[in-house]
Amino acid sequence: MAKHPNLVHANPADALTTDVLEGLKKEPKELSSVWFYDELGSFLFENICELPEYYITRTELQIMHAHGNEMARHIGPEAAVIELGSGTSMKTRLLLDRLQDPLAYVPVDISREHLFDAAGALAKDYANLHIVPVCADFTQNFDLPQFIQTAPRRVVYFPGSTLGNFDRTQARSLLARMRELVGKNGAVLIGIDLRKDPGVLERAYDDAAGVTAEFNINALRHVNRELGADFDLDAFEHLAVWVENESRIEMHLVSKRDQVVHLGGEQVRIGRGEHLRTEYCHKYTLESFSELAATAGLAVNRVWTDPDQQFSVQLLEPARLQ
Ligand code: AVI
Repeated sequence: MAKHPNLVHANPADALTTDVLEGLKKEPKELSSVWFYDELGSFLFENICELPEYYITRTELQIMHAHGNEMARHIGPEAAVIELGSGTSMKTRLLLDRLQDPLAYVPVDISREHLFDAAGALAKDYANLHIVPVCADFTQNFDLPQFIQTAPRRVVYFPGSTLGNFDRTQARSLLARMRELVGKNGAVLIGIDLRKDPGVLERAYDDAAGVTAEFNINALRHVNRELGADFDLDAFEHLAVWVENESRIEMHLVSKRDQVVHLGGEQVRIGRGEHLRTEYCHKYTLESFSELAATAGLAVNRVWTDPDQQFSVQLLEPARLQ
């Protein structure tokens, strides 16, 4: 993932056009997953989360229900919870409900609308909780409010396996940033999707009802609308493919014919059968994730999984220096 999805609306159109053109000139061609998330894309993503094939959301919720109390015990009382890319803060409630006297909840999201809607809804249900929304792109540096910076137990919550959408270098720096945010007494509670049968993954990212295919194609619709491109939406086919040596599932759009797309005064040729990669989601083993976390100075303290070990929620703490 290059940038946070909603950043699309924070940048001038010509910088975005340059970005898209750069991606289309790569070999193989790429289009950033930021383009998934316009209004329709966000709606489609909510639908994906409910699909029978997309086990991720369902399984993470199951783990939170089954082990939330134990997670809360490990986190301890008076924690300040910082959620990165908080969206609707739906899973957060499962955590907040179980924490002992949480000090504050800091949702961080680039979408002002999502942020304030979610914070408003939470404020109604958690009258004693300090809710301090921060409108920021969590992939970039941002400041926490002063009283959070000095809270004794700061916990970053990063559910949904979103870390998987970042390549190894980006994932490592994001984890290092989390470590910095929580300080030496803090913790990170993170959702990590686990490696599994490639067939299960390919179905999860290419469902029978075609919702993920529409989600993928919609990225082109979004580029057409925002940047005045002329992608022919019917001239592409959705593909989900497992890439073993990267341990990730990738989403591509495959051109059904030779075509020329116009964007920013340039012409881009796309050959029949040519692929445009739109997303990847890395899948980890417990071991490979623990190794990655260690490179960012974080040690895995606890791991909770579902009985089939499809997904994990992990508690990380700053690694103690020997
Ligand atoms: C947001 N992210 C964790 C989702 C995933 O599973 O990689 C995005 C998604 N793409 C297709 N389906 C869901």
